[in-house]
Amino acid sequence: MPNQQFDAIIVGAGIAGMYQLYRLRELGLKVRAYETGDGVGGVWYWNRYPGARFDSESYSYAFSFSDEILKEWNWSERFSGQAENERYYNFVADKLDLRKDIQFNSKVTAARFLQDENQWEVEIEGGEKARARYMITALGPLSAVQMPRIEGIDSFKGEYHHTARWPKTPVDFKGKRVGVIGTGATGVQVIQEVAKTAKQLTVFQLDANWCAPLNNSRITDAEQPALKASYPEVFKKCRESFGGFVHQFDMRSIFDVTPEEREAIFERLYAEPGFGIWLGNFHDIMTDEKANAIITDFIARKIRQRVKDPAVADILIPKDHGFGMKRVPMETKYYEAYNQDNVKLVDLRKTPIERVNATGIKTSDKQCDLDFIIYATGFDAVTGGYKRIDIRGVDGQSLSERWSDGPHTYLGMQVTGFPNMFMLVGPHNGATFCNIPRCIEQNVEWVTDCIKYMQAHNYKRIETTLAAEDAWTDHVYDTVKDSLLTKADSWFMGANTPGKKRTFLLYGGGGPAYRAKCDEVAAKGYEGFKMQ
Ligand code: NA7
Repeated sequence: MPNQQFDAIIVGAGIAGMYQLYRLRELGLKVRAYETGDGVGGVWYWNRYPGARFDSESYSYAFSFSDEILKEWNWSERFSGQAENERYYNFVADKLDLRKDIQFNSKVTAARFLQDENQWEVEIEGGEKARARYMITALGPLSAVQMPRIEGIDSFKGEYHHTARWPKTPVDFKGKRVGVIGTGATGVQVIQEVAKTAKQLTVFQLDANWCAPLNNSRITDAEQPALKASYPEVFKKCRESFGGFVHQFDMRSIFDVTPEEREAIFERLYAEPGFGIWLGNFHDIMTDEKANAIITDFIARKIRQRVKDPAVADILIPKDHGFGMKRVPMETKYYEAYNQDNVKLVDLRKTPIERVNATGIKTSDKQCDLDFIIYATGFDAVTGGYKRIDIRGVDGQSLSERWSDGPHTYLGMQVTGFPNMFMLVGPHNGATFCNIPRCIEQNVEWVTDCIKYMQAHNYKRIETTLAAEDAWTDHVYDTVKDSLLTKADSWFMGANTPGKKRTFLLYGGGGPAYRAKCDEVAAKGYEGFKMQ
């Protein structure tokens, strides 16, 4: 098949890819987005497991760039569920007429930079090829699905799925014996939902996580006008907050208030919707182990109050990290699920899984017969999507090899030796530790302006300098030198993927600092980049 020629190729039609497509088309570019799935929405297309929903306030997670979309779309819940979220991204795709430039069912398997032509050539599964001056990766930080390394997974005769590869047809768990492996943000959502209907639910937990109540509620029709009127304020809050959320750290130290005052503050945050208990708490819970121990003790007490059997509560209380050092799963009656007769918890630290077999899961203790196994075992996060495409830059250099000791990037957007490739929400990008669509908009707008600048100056090639890349990489590690985030074994550190170098994959400086740096780079004529 002859090569198709575009000005820009976008890999992925999730939240980032959709918005980037819209913006580049506005510049008059001929753009093609390639998407593995058969629909838009990325993470909200793939993660259709029971119970999947936002942990960000719906209205803070939506696109903010179009008044028309903001006006026309009504969120029905403060934290909306997957089906509504997927409908939203389809609504946006229709509204902006995006589908005509998206090729679905098209997985990009390889990409190479043609240095004499300053072009990228991408290859789609099946052999089709296409070329463009720019390649923009919109792979999503949590898209490379990770099954556990457990023997015998394929030998199971019942049904089994990874949560991020869930079937489109609804699954009925009534009368079924279900096993869930994994208790991260996904596992928690799925467990509390499946517990409602399964005949028997067995949770296989490796390490417990510190979970906190989501406190979701419906948004009534009567509330819509006031909510919509508050959008400018909501987005301003997000722009100014560390994590792009409506929640902002309390900049007092935990030790500036009396124990009674802090207890009252924790109680209030625990009862409020969303991430406030984590990201609206005293800032030093994230840097000072003594401060962290105080909130950790508060959450542990809550778990003990909510779980009737003290032995089960004890298994559900993490022993290896403090509250907030990993992504906090948000829950709705998650702990109460363990008070139900149909729910059993297996502590894999005491009785590890030996293998999956035809009829279920065999632990060191006993055989657990199952009809259905749910793998909520996460992702090869942030860099995994890049590893699964054979990306080759100048002189055939492989991106995966370049990153074998951890990512090297400038602004989390470019890599030396990979000219004209822009990464949206790439490793070490400010969008990684963020209410992601907020920071995606920043990424996309910055890349769009950069390409506009190149067009205006008739440049055909942009590449970051090694000095800028080294300085950024050092800076990223510096942003977390005092942070407790690096102390826990989470996907933030690549620690959940066997064989992956343990290193911080996100950006720890916060949204405002990242935005300021990107703006400064642009204002200085794209300092740290060579254009020609
Ligand atoms: P996570 O947060 O990476 O959680 C994966 C879970 O799966 C976690 O509890 C793991 O235990 C568990 N796991 C992984 N491998 C195994 C094996 N081999 N045996 C048993 N249990 C295992 O992924 P999620 O999908 O929940 O969340 C990812 C992000 O999506 C989340 O942070 C949100 O931002 C949205 P472990 O922790 O390693 O003890």
